[in-house]
Amino acid sequence: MYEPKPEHKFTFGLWTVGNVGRDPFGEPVRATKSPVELVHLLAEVGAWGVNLHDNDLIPIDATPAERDKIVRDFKAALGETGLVVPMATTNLFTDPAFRDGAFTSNDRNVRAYALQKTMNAIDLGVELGAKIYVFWGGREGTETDASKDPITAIKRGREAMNYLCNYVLDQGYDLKFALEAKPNEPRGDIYNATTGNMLAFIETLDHPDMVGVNPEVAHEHMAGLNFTHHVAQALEAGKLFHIDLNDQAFGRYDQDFRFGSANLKSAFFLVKLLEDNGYDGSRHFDAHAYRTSDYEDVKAFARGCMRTYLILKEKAARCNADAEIQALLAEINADSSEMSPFMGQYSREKAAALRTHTFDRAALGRRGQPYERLDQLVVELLLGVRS
Ligand code: GCO
Ligand code: MN
Ligand code: MN
Repeated sequence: MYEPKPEHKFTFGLWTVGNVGRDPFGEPVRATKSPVELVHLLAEVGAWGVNLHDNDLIPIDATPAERDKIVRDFKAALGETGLVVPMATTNLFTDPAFRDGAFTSNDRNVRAYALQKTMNAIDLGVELGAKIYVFWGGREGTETDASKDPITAIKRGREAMNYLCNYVLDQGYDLKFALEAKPNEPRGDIYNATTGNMLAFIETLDHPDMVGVNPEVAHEHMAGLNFTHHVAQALEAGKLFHIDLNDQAFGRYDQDFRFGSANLKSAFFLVKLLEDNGYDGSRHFDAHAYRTSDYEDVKAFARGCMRTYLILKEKAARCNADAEIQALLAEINADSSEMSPFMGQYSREKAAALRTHTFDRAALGRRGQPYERLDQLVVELLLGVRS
């Protein structure tokens, strides 16, 4: 029942199950696996797709001949396993050239190199079948605002996005962009720090229709925000092109934990939002196993991400079918339609009528809401004691 199937669109990045456990305090604890080995690992656990940064697959200094051989071998592994590549992205943060950012770097040569690297990486993504191209501005930020004017940074970011949108259109590629916000790490502060910032930024671009967002659980949680509300805003605006699922304790370092492992209740409301609203993009897990894991445990990590999603999806369906919960919701949202003549689309007449209506303000203030009862029912449903 909780077996992953292609229609669930579960994907992992090469960098997620391939994470070797390096952290600022310690060396790798797991041997590096090749992209081909990782494709087979993902097939074994039942994933539908694999996503990648250009340099997860092709070393930054590979020759054209090496590149072609790597791509050939990778495509062969995709063919053998049936895995697809729905999303691709550019690594604009590892190489020392990007120490001050890529598209927002103060060095114009670095900004031009970032465009060139991204166009090459877009070609690679398209060659592998990607329809979504993610932009995560990992180094697009500062430690000190003495170094860069934040308005200049916004303008540089816009110029790069416009350039790359035009490149995609010029090539005739069927590709959309998804912008991923993060408040900090690896920079002290990253520009466009939340999904809401990204949504506003997109509307200032030359081709806003081809650009949406890729929100990540951990990133809004790092900022102390309600992730489900941010995803809701993106969904409602038709801008949820992709999503990075993982988990994160509030107020901690960038943890990238297994989906649902830290905040089960918010994971439930997130899955319910996605499923109730027919989100049909990838469910991408941008997470990695604990540093204590070996590769057997990495598989358990990957299976756990998908299984928890499917369990929460089933809980969401149960919630929607739970007579007591639904009766409470109906009671809470009961509408007498008494106010209909005054509300909805504005008209001068409605406004005039509303201004002369007398409200019993004290009665409005006396009405309580049974949200404790409702929430306890949801909690018991999640705890598995409601059949
Ligand atoms: C992070 C980010 C990255 C991006 C990835 C794809 O916190 O490091 O979430 O994992 O999602 O670079 O764009
Ligand atoms: Mn992240
Ligand atoms: Mn991410």
